[in-house]
Amino acid sequence: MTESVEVDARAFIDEANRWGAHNYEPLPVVLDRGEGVWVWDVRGKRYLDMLSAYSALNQGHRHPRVIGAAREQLERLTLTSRAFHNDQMGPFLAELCQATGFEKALPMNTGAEAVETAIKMVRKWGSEVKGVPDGLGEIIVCGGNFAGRTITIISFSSEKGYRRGFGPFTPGFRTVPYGDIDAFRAAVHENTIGFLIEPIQGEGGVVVPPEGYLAATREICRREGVAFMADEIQTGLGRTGRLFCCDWEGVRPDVLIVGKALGGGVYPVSAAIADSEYMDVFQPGDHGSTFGGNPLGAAVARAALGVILDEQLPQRTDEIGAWFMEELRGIASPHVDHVRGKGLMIGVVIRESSGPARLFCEALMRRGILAKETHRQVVRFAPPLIIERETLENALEEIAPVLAGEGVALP
Ligand code: IF1
Repeated sequence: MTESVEVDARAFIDEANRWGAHNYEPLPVVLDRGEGVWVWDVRGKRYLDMLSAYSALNQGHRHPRVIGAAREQLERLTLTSRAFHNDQMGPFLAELCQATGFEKALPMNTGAEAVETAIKMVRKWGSEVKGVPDGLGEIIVCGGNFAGRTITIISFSSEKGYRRGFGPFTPGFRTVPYGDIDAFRAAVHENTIGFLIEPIQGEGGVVVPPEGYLAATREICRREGVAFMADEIQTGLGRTGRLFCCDWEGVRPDVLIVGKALGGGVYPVSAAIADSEYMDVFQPGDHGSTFGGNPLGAAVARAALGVILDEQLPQRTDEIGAWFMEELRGIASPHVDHVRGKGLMIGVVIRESSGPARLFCEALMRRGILAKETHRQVVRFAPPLIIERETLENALEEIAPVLAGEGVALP
């Protein structure tokens, strides 16, 4: 233990900066251990993880059931490619389909790959099933979206910073304002084949659409024969207080896209999930991935899903999230404009006049709380869903003074 206390964090940061691309600007903290809702830096300081790797750690760090499944599978078989079958993928897909209520799933690795899979599926469905001439199908997306970093996905991003220098872009997308039912209805035409939507926009700043928006756009899709594609990579698997955020409005998407916490914070696992009408457009050789459906990821995902269901994480998130949101709203602060979100997907919006949210995240870090800003003005709170109320009560002792400006390098 004394060894880690002497270790110089700066050396790790310098080494990462020397050898790594500068595609992130992390907080100046170097972590070397995680357990449950806690992480420790190389100096032995403990922090409460209020980001959960952007909702990829809903089960917490190194959940024993997930680690146990990984350990056991590591001793047996880790990778086969899809050139051969393995004994974990079938059971994983069966459990995933039964948990989500769909007929089939296509396993991938990262969220972006699952989004790309969904786009390919709906494009092929659009031409082969809906009958829109190949190449003319259009997918509607919302301003403020975030669905990953591939060229096609940034092609429909409204964020200049995510697109700058990366053109030319993929055509076939139309953008409408998020939350505007009339704008969506007006955008649908005979060649519209899909609507890709985050039920709550995460990166967009934890933006919750108006009540009824999901159900209304879903109904328009049903009536017009447009595939409603829900990107639940961040909002899914319990994060908002339901198994999926669409459940809040009783919406069943045509295509469900999952990732992040599906891998239990241990291994990248994602999937595009749908009924046969959509999934059966894929023929052997159409699509794939070296690691998609590998036995190690499948075993880990089975355990990760099992934790969410067996520990009733959506239900406890609904309860503790509502309480935590109200506690945050009760903090008197001249710097907070408002608090928004659902379950344990919460954004605290900082007034422009108080400076960027990053300043508040740096002050929180000094008090042992790791949070991340999004879109300059929003402090995001998204702890692992296993968090105890007492832990959040103690965290509020540190959060309240910071939101009130204490220790914040205000401009
Ligand atoms: C980064 C953001 C969050 C996602 C949704 C698909 C993906 C993501 C709704 C792609 C990924 C991650 C990516 C990571 C930071 C983080 C993020 F800030 F970028 F936008 F969470 F809000 N759909 N989000 O949130 O999944 O390919 O990453 O597995 O790229 O900086 P991925």
